[in-house]
Amino acid sequence: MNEKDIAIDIDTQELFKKAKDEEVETTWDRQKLMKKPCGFGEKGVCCKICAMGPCRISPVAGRGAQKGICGATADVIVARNFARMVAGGAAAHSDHGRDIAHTLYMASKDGNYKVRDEEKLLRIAKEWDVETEDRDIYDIAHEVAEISLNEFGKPFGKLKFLDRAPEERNKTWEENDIKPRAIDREIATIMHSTHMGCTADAESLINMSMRTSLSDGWGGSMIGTELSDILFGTPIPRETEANLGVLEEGKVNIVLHGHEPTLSEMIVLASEDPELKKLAEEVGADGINLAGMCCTANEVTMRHGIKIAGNFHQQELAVLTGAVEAVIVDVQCIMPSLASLSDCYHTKFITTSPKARITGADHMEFDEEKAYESAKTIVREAIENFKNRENEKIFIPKGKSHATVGYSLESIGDQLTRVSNSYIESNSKFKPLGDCILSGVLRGAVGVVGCNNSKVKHDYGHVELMKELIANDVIVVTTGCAAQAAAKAGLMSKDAKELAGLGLKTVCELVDIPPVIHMGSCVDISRILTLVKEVSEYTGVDMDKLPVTGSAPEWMSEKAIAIGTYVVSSGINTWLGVTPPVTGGPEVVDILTNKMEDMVGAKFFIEEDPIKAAKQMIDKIEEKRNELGI
Ligand code: XCC
Ligand code: SF4
Repeated sequence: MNEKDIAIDIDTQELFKKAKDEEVETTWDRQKLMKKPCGFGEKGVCCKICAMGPCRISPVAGRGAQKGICGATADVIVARNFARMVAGGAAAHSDHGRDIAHTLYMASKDGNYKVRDEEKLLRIAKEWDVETEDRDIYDIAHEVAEISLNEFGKPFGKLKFLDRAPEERNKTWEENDIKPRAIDREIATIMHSTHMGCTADAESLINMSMRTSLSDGWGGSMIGTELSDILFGTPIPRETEANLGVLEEGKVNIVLHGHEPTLSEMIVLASEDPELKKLAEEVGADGINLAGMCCTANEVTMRHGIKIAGNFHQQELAVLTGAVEAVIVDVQCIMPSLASLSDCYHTKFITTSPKARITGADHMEFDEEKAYESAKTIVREAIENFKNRENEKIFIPKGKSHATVGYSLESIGDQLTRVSNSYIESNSKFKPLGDCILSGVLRGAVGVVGCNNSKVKHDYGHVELMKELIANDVIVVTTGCAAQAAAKAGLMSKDAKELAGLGLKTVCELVDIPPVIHMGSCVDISRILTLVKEVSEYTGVDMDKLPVTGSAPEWMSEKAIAIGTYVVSSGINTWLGVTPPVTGGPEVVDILTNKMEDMVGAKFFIEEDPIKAAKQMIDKIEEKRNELGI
């Protein structure tokens, strides 16, 4: 493997080469050792749900086992496996949301966690009929937190945030019986229904998957986003830089990796503590340099402009620079390999959550009750590690790009109202955006989200797709590791408007935005849902009628499958750049890429080539425009 084959950016290539020179193992080496993936697993036809198995279905019709020992068909096995992926993804996002709700419940006037966005709190309180008159802001916060926590296990009713979706969308969900009840309930139900001897009908299983996924998108994830904004502030546009070149040789470098802002916000505060700044000086450093990785990077860059070290496939490379004192992680997307890798360098690999303990890591549990002190202890550990650097092992690549980030729904609305006052009459801040789409200045919008995957050249899928879309006057909104790919490739700098078609370029100039908009972390795809809903409301048509699509060119996690399913269920056609493990079930493939359209007005498309995918999306966008008569 040559460094040019694995990634498009120089930083990644250079550090991959360093790994080779130093004979240190990375994800690409392990992928090579893995050779071809297991054929049964790849097609989704391996079942190990009970101990009579594992059963696997022969790919050749009429030859070998065509059913599991219990009689389950290939389609049933594939659909059950798919449903369990959705459940896994929804569980991860939603448990993140639950933690944020707990943090809001703990918030107090003199505590470590405070209410930073009162206006947003009051808005959500009103939305949920919480009394706000003459009440202490923290009483309101605690009630909102408690209602949120009840969304996970309430015995009756449907999820509250579903009311945000257009009326027609709600009708579609009702007709298909996919309106989620409580979040945990949907996840438990799907685990039950996929247990040995329960649901054995592909269509019902995909139906349940849709309901469970919606409990993530319009439930757990939305709670995660909204309550994080209340606690830590709703993002506003700010400047940052991205790629491993943001690490600084003279400073104590701390990489924040994982997902939940409960931890990272405290680390940001702790890194500004005078006592710790002094300690950094004492150990001979020029200060403390925080840099983010994966979704934690998105959270802290959106709210503080903290620089982005990289995305999923760069986590090992950060350690490989030899200049990182600590990688501090909480939950999700953390490669266990960081434990043995950090042994080859002076880097401390610090786990903080009981939900994600990793053999070989230094576990320093983050205590939310004493959050600030706990964060200080962890940061102190990093600073004290500065003296253990091995200078001959240090190499920080120079590449980094400038990016403007921080586009929450609210800040997009504010930015748009700068362009024209016409929104006042229409009562929608999103009128200028809606008008641009209706008039055709913008052909449409695409959400590009998701991970890195060693099956795809690092960032190639994201960047090529985005470039092609913006060149064709399609505005891109992005989150997760896709957003970081865009930031590193310079697509989030305002100068990137030069890569856009004339219509999009004009919009970028007028509204003063880049052509690719950073909307946050993966739970923040809920921001994208609400943005589409706003445009849907302004234009007076349901979400499935709009010229918008979704895509995950390099997805890998179960969370991404949950996301894809709720985006499709919300009426937005979604392209996957990596084929999910479903091809062994022809009926399942037919439901996902065909029949879902009859149910919810959208379906999945699978296309590995990002340029071809872009063309297909643009065609679909034009088709929607024609249908709308615009
Ligand atoms: Fe993880 Fe959220 Fe995927 Fe990135 S995009 S690899 S899930 S960090 Ni969510
Ligand atoms: Fe085999 Fe059926 Fe058991 Fe799955 S549930 S392992 S198909 S016997």
